[in-house]
Amino acid sequence: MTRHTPHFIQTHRSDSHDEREDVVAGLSRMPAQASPKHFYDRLGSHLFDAITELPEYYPTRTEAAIFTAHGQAMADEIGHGSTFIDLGAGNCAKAARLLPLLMPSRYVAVDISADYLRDALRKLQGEHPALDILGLGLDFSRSPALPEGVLSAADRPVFFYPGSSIGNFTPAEASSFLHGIRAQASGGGLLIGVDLVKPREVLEAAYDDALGVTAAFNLNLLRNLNRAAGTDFDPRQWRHLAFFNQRESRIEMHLEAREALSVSWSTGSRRFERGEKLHTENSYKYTVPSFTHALERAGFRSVKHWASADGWFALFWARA
Ligand code: AVJ
Repeated sequence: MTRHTPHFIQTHRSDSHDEREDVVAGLSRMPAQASPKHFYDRLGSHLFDAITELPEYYPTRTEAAIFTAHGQAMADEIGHGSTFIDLGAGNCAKAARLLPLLMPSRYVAVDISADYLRDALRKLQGEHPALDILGLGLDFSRSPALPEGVLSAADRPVFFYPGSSIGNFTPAEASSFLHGIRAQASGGGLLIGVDLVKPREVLEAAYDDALGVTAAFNLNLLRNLNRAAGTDFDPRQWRHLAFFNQRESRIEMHLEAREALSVSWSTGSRRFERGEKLHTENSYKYTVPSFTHALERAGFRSVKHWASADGWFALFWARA
């Protein structure tokens, strides 16, 4: 048996100047906004892991239950021997559960957090010594294009985008993301986890839990902005806010100023009135028909889905 060691390519080096400009541009808007990517420093990643354990946060465990119930049916549709491309692989836990069913010939794990990914892949390679593993440290949020040469004609690419990460994109961004994946997935397809519309109380509790873990996760973004852009946010001056915007079919998370305040950085400052908000995240919720149509508009065909018994979450498999 051939023993592999994981290969690794890192193309993403966050340019700290661009990063600062981006943050400042968002803060200077009316209303102010920040990208949800700023949630995920080390502490933020741990807070997100804690969120997934909360009784109110149903997506992670609901998706896991769908894999348990229908994983074999998915594998039967997808077939063995694919090149399995895990977008936002993180600790690779979701893929690790699927590998024994899917039996891909290559595993390509992509994540913006390269160091975290490298550790996870070393461990995974130990458990799957014969699997050809490639790690890619890159930010695919703007474009899902893999670097030149990663896929060859021999690959049958199956993209994996679980956890309802697609929910952070606006419908227009989601559409261009899906088009981009379809263009690279010829002969394979996309397996994607999508959170569905459900009663408002259920949605809002999932993003405003009793213990305040999601509040801490949201407030932690201010510490990350301070580090990335040299701002002087004081988290104590802000309050977590989450609500379902029915018209846009999305959960919105904001931070609301508890008092009039001002935030400064090296080249400027901004005043916030009491009650003024900084928009930190959208989490779009789809229906089975609305997401099926989005996949079809992006050029995918024979779209299948497996939903949880409560209809709260679904996995879609779409051929490219
Ligand atoms: C990681 C984007 C899927 O939208 O549910 C969880 C992030 N924000 N609680 C989501 C999140 C607040 C999560 N995603």
